[in-house]
Amino acid sequence: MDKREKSNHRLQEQGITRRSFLKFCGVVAGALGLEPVFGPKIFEAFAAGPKPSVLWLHFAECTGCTEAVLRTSNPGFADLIFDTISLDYHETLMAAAGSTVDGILTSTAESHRGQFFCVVEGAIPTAEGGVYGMIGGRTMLDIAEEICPKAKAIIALGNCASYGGLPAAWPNPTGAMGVEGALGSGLSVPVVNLPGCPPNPVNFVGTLATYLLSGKLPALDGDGRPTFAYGKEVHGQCPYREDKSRCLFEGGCKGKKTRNNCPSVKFNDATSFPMQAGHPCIGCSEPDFWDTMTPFYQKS
Ligand code: FSX
Ligand code: F3S
Repeated sequence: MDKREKSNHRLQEQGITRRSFLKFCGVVAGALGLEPVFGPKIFEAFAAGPKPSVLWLHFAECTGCTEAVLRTSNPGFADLIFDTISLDYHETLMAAAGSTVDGILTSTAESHRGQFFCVVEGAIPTAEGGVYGMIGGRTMLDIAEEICPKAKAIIALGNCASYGGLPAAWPNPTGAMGVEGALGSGLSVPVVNLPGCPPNPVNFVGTLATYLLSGKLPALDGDGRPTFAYGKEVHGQCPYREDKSRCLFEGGCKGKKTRNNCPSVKFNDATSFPMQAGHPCIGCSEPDFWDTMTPFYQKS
């Protein structure tokens, strides 16, 4: 490929990226209950910048929440992240490690005080002073107590960060809790819970888009979840609910007890969702679902 061909190729790639991101913004607009015309408006809000600064913390979890975002391919993760936010700290994705990185976290939280979104993935062990969850010699609890109160808002990404998730399942020997539970009522920074195990990246971008478009966080339900994503129960949106050959209620599907937008928004570039793949809903966006929704394959 000569120089001119290379440059044309690059421009073409950028065009595809732009188109796929624009399309993704249309999906986000749909998830927010907005008319399709809002897709380009969301795109412009992200493109106009400045992009919101994000410090992304990892605690007790399987990292499936980051994996869910990594698996978006249209747009790809890099475009999704770099077109929407200024990702200033993310342990899984940063090349650097060790004390250099610890310093960056503390100094960025201080220099961006009150201006950054703190994304938290994973539960926070609280028993015995938090010793069951350590990073670089510090407890996760200690790190959360230092960083979270300096944020403009906290986005608890996934069921673990929202309500404790799997690490908090009975008998929960580590005292694992979601962010709000672990940091207690003294926390004055607003928390948006985006549960799901994993959560849908569309709902994450939708939360940021709401903020960029209106200057406000989305309206929340009684469990701290945005009503645009968790306002309706799964069953009511499921295309198989009237189809006896496909409905999984008898196989234990918890769609009637679970609020989320999976059948409407779907995962992996709107390709599929659990029941489309033949698996019942296990209630992964509800508080304490490992205790309240099990056994997963029994009708209840
Ligand atoms: Fe929990 Fe997320 Fe489930 Fe896993 O970070 S919500 S176990 S998908 O990874 O926290
Ligand atoms: Fe979770 Fe049920 Fe959706 S298991 S991914 S809330 S269909």
